[in-house]
Amino acid sequence: NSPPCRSYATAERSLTIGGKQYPSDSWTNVPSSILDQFGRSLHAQKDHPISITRSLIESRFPGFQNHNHLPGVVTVNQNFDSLGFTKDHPGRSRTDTYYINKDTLLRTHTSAHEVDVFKANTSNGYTISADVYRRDAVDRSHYPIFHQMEGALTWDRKDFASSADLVAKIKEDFEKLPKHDLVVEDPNPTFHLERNPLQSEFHTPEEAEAIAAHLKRSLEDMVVTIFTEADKALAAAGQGAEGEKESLKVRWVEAFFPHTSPSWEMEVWWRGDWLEVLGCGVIDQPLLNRAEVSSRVGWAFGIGLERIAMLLFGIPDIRLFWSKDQRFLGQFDESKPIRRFQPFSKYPAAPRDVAFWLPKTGPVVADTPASTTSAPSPAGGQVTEPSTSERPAFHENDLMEVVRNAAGDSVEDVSLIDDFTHPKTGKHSLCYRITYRSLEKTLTTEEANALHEQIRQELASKFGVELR
Ligand code: FA5
Ligand code: MG
Repeated sequence: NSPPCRSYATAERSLTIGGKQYPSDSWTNVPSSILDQFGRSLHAQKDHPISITRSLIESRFPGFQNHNHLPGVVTVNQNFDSLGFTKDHPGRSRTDTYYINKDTLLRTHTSAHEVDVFKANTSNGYTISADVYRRDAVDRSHYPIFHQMEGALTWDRKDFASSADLVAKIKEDFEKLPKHDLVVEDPNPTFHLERNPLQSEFHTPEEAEAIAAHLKRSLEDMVVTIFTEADKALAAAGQGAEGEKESLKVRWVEAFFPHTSPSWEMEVWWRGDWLEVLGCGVIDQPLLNRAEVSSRVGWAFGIGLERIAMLLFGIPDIRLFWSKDQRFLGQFDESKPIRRFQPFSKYPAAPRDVAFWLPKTGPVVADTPASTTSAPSPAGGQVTEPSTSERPAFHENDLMEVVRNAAGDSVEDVSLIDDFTHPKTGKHSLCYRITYRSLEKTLTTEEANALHEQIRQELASKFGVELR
């Protein structure tokens, strides 16, 4: 008998989410730990650092319509098909996405609402801020629920007599954007035939250049302004960055998204490393056609609010955002200038290792975009039901999920520390270090041991691994 644990919602025939009932099926993989946190909407909670960050970003896009309450349960069509994700895109896999059933899921990004909002066509510019859900690693910068803001701006060709007039207007709008004097690294051409193509069927090179320039300047202004103002506020409060000696650095790198082309990511230099904060690009024209606004052209971005909030306030661990502890929440006030987060006492870490042999049958599914997945493509057409007699292949995200369900926010980090294949038998062994550390109290040795033992047993019973 396995030790008591939070039950997976899959055991039931239906799920209730936000007061609505959904039938479950063989695709269902949303655990109760996620449902417990569903809909807390930290981005709309007064004085919460995620909400403060959202308003700061919104303030750099004047005139945009702000959508902050779009519901988190969406269809596979909204989340993937409407954006042009291919049927075999790895993001659709059940190792990466929380499915309610084969047609319904917890949105994995705010882009899920793009087509609907474009279709409503009530403003040229809009933002959408929301909670998003992904099966992912466990560490201080990843959490299965986080918050994104989508932003988009379009121009309507119908308002212009020619492409040249459209380009002239985008350039005129560009000139009106605030200027900054940060040197931003941007070594690549705006588009590149193989790496980052122009949508040549729909856009002239001049149109794409003008849209890209407007997009990049708008986003640069956003980060430069909010970080410069935060720096000023911190300096005035005697919390300046002297010791850290880390001035703001920003760069553009080429990227790929099914729903934009060309595409980029913005990275910000933080604590000795480049941190990706947003993805963006020239909106895929077929997407705008699907939204029945085919005469519009423009740009879109998606930014991670936690990433920005951690930088702005100096918040060291993403779990803190979920804290209901007044020692955390009491430090933020939207009507006051930014102050650096003052960590309350740090409780001791209790690291424990778990090593196991993988079952011979189940190949490891590597966590790479190119990986095939244990789940068939859910959308449309043929849906292959997983065979019940077959054990699912071990995927690292499954281990993360077992850890989250057993120990929740008492785990700070899970890292692979050893990966070994026996030279003679070919048997494959993995060793993970699980670092237990609560943000709110000291875990006793007994508590850490009990959590660890529960996790070990679940790994053995769920994935047939042989504990070492
Ligand atoms: C997307 O989600 C795209 N939809 C963004 C986009 C929108 C591109 C519109 C083009 C046009 P990505 O998976 O890279 O892309 O996530 C966007 C941002 O969300 C990341 O840059 C990062 O800031 C944040 N993010 C992603 N995963 C996590 C995570 N597990 N925890 C915290 N933040 C995350
Ligand atoms: Mg990314």
